[in-house]
Amino acid sequence: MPSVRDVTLDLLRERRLTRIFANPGSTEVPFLTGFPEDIEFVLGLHEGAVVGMATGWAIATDEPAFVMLHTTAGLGNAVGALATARVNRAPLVVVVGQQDRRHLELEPFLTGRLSGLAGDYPVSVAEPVRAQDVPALIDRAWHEARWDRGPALVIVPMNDWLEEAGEPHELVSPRRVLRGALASATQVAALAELLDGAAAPALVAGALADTPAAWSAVVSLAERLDCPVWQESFGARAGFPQDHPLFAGHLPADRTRLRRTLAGHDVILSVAAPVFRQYRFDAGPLVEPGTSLALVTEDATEAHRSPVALALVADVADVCRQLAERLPQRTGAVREPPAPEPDPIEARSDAPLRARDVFDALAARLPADAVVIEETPSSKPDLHAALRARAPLGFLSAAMGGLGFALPAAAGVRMALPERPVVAVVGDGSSLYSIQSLWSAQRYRCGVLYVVLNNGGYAVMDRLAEAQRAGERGPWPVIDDVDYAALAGAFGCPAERVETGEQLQQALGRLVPTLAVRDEPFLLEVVVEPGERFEP
Ligand SMILES: Cc1ncc(C[n+]2csc(CCOP(=O)(O)OP(=O)(O)O)c2C)c(N)n1
Repeated sequence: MPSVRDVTLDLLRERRLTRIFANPGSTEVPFLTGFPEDIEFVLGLHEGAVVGMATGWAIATDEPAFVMLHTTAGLGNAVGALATARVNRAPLVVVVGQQDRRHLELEPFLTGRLSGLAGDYPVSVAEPVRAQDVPALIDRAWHEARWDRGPALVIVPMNDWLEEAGEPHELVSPRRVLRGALASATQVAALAELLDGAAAPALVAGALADTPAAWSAVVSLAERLDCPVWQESFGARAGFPQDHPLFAGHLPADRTRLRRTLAGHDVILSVAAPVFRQYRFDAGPLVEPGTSLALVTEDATEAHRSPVALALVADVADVCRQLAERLPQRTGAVREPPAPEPDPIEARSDAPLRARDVFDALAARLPADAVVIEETPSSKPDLHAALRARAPLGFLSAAMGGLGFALPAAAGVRMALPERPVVAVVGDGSSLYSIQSLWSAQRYRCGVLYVVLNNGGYAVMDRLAEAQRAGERGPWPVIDDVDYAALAGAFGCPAERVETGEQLQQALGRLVPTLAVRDEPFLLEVVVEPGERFEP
């Protein structure tokens, strides 16, 4: 008679969940002991790193990743990363181990109060009434993670795994789901009418358009309208080629500048970006009075909280393609995108390096298919200006700002896409939230280039404190005594520290050509001066 564990392992194979990202404890031992070799086990040394790697992997494969966490301590450590997975729309099937159900009511050691621990960030949380329900709930979690785009949790008491599964064992979810999400001609006509009447339309592209199909459809639509395309602020991904002549830049992070940037456009269509996610509130309307806002997205909840005149919830690529076909060719007065400031670091070889120099040096060398994973709080606008996404998944970031994502996510992306160069560019402070993921990157042969910008502390926090009250600082100290290259070395990840433009050029000249083929991570610590100005 097969056990619940046997049936679950078969289910994992059927659903191609053949890689398990975990940090296990005693409650997971019955499942993991004697683990089959065809399911690869990936150990993360902290649950933030476990979920971050799984998130990178799920995003890069566009399929659910399987995660296993250890009761309260494990799930508790993972909550921030699970929230990031939800906002980044990464499908995760997360099994959380629980004490043996036969004495749960006594609340023995390791009993977890688990169902509410991650709040409402999971797309679903299931607890099997009987051990025999475990495989069915994991299967349902797979569907929910995949379609609701986020982490689906299943809490499994440790003794359930070795119970008899019962025969024949029934899985109560469909084996295959086909979903239709195409807009009808009438629905597209409503949007087309709005755009057709526009004197000066504009597009805003967002993370949900970051697929090859949506990229080309948004490009066709933008070219048809001959209008500028902005990138949403705080986006998780790009959604439009940022080297295209119609690319106008990233929307600013505060309401006033956002309104000014979009002024002069009478119809603004947001393609797969919520309207809007800017950070700072200022008095005044979101856009100039008289501007019509519209949205096309696959995410109904995103549509429900967007104050637009018209929202169309449907397949974004299909809607853009249909719009491009039915709208007449417009000739607009197209603004030239701002040329990147030429500032070769050779010209300032004596001066301390700035973050911008590092981005320029990377931009000059990275190939168009590179995946850049960003976590550089104080220099994010400079990174956007210099390192433009030129292919889908060319840019990836934690869409809700939780630090500790870039390092593990980069390892997960590289595991999934071993042919694409992967570079994680992170602040020194940011790197410390999941620094132990360097160990997983070297253990699982993920050839990521980690560039750590060492500016001696939390620069963005210093700038924000100054903006709060001129001449003031916060009580947090500088962090200028951490040796990042040595930390990487301690985890088995080769590393180097550079301080001059020449050293930087040499290191990148050596490392970048290896990125498509290397199977060993490398951490490049670059000493930079903290930026003086900060305008996100
Ligand atoms: C998990 C988490 N904790 C705290 C913060 C708040 N926070 C935002 S930026 C920042 C400092 C980041 O420092 P660093 O990575 O060195 O970047 P810099 O500001 O120097 O560019 C902090 C602590 C956060 N976003 N996420």
